[in-house]
Amino acid sequence: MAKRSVSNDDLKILGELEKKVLWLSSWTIHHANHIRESTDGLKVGGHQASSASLAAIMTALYFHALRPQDRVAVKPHASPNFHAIQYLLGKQTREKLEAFRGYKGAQSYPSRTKDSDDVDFSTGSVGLGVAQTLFSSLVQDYVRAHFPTERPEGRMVALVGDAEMDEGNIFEAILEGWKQGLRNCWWVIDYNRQSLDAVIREGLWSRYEALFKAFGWDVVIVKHGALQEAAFKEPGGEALRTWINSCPNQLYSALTFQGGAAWRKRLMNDLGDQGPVSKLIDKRSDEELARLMGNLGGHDLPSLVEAFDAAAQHDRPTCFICYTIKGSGLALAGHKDNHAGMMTPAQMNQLRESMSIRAGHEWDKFEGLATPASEMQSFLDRLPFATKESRRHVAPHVEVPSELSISIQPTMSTQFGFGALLNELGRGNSDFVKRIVTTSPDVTVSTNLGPWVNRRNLFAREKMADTFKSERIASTFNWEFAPTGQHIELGIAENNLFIALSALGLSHSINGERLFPIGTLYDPFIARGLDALNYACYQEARFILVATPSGITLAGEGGAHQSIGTPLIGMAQDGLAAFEPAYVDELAAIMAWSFDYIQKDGEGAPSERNWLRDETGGSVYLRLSTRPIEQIKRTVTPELRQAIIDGAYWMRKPGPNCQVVVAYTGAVAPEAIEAVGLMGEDRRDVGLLAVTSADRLNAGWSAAQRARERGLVHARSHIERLLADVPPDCGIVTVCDAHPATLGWLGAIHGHRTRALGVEHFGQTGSIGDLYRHYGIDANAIVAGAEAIAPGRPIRYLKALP
Ligand SMILES: Cc1ncc(C[n+]2csc(CCOP(=O)(O)OP(=O)(O)O)c2C)c(N)n1
Ligand SMILES: [Mg+2]
Repeated sequence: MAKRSVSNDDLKILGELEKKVLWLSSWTIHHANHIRESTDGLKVGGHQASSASLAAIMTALYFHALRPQDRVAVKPHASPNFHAIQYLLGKQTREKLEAFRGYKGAQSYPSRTKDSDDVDFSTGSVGLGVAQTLFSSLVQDYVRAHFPTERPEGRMVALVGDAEMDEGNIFEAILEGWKQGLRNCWWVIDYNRQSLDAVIREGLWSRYEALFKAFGWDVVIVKHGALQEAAFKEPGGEALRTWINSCPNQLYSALTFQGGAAWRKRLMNDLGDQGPVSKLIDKRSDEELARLMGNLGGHDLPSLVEAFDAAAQHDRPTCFICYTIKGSGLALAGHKDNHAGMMTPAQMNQLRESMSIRAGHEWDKFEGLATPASEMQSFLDRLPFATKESRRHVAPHVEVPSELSISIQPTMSTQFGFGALLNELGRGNSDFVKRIVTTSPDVTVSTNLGPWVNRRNLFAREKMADTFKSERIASTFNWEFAPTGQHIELGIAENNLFIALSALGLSHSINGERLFPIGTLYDPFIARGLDALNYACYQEARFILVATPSGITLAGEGGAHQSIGTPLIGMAQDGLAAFEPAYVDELAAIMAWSFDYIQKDGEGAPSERNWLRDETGGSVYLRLSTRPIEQIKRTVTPELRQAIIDGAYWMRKPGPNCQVVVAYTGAVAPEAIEAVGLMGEDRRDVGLLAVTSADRLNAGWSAAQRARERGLVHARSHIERLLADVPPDCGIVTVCDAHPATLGWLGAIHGHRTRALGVEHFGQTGSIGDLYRHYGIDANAIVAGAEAIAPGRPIRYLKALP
């Protein structure tokens, strides 16, 4: 092991800081539960014991091992520790701590966007933050290969709960990390052998050790603290070590909870009358014995500092398994129910007194410490990690084309159009094009990224030739890997796709280099990675998600591959603007806009035009299709372009006596057009509304209503304006290849009677015609819907539905 790079004086100060972290985090939670007025009576569990478990580990990291360029994902329930550390570093206010879990207070789980202190990654859904560090490290390598820099390399660190390790997405990530040659990544497992409900299985550490080693990680087991190591060297010490190593998790926890007398009784039962080891136990007071048995490696600063210092000598991914006791140092220590446990006011008083903290001075930073405050402060001021400069970078806005060029063929699908657009972009060499990075979980070719990848190559830190090419075997695809490659090929794991997009999409802030990440997957499999997508949006990562193919239009693939609810996900997901264009010229306009939109991070005031907060930016979701449809020969005027972006335009403007409007989105455009033709002779002035983004229409409508309710009487959203002249007794038939609720709300805008067509039940195999007929989204169904809601004579072309 490397020599410790910390003096005894500094170790003493670290010990003081550990005490402070333990106190401040416990006090923060206590304050939220017992002191602050709370009207809802909700108490918080889950934080006090979890935070205590990690107090020493986080002290050793934040006040010793971390450098400003390092980034940390803190496990959700250690949030109070994190905020306490930020407070000690001068980056968190007392007011926010006092308001922990309250309105505008420090967040229950560290949040990049909602917290004002220095959060690197938002956590909360266990497992996701852990994998985020792995992908952030891969992204750092990607960025350094493409944009060489003098900046020092950062280390991506995750603080991981042992029960958190049950989350499958962690294992998916480990596998991907191995494939991609992961470096500069530390996972520090808080091995307290407790989860939320229970005490975890025996011997898990050895499974973890084998697993991590199998994937090329270093594993460092921090099991015994310095006190224990010293005791093992005493006569009889080896017998004590053997006893500790074979003690079941449950028993160790239970004895810890009961304290010194219980330890003595049990140890004497098992090891009494055995000569030296009995003496070793005997010569210690109950208190000393409890301290010795509680001195596991994860609570021992010298052991932790030594372990971190040694690993800092290299860049291999390293997993630290740190033995800890949940609730260590608190009255809750070791109790299996402690997750929801909270210290009583009496217990807190006891803790306060034991730490020499005067009542009324609980928030004082250095209260009760033996080291003078000035010495503490000068130690903190010397820490490189405590830099006053923001650890977040700002990357300049990159100039992007206002229009994307593509030659529109008479018949095309949006998916094909997407591939063609990227292929065209791939010819260029502007700064913008160099910053595009695509990624896909094994559906690169089947989502039409192939031509782009042929041009721009796959990314790998080392060059690797395509053997098929070097062996001169004909293939459409040229899979060459190079450090300059702009496509990251992932294994089939949608969670990894979304976490990778999250990491790529934060590169401007984490690495100071802006990327334009585009991820592709089959639309139904969004559901597989939905939580990871949600977290990516929550932490304001910026990317374009291309989901294709989609819906029952996928015909022959059957119910297993056909998505139904995804447009509703697109509408409901904050931070994600969802589009479902029907035509390739629409797609081109949306993509050009997206490259600008994903860079924006302005203020949140909505635009008076569409009532959308476009200046704040966000990520983009494009729901595309493999269905080739006849393209419209037209010039996209600036007005049309704007309407496409705002979410809808009149393909056929309704006349003043309009009886029916058909509103459609996506691949069912030909059915909507056909239906309008079929109705023409029997309904007057039929209108055809092309919806490109139900999401943006809906968001604008909500925002305009809110604005009016607040007194801005002239506020009108895009869809309100479009429908303003539609006569009140006109009916609206909406149709989409998705759940009918996607567009069904259009009737509520001005109170038009509405029939919403869509797919409500699992799909099946068949031709597009078969399925559209079966699920009622073909032209006939649209006409039948119109006849039902728009009074008038029978529509002559309405065939009897099969
Ligand atoms: C995806 C997800 N599922 C469930 C939870 C609720 N939850 C919070 S912490 C936790 C387990 C905690 O165990 P561990 O990771 O060992 O941390 P410790 O309690 O030991 O501090 C659970 C199930 C969650 N936050 N995220
Ligand atoms: Mg645990």
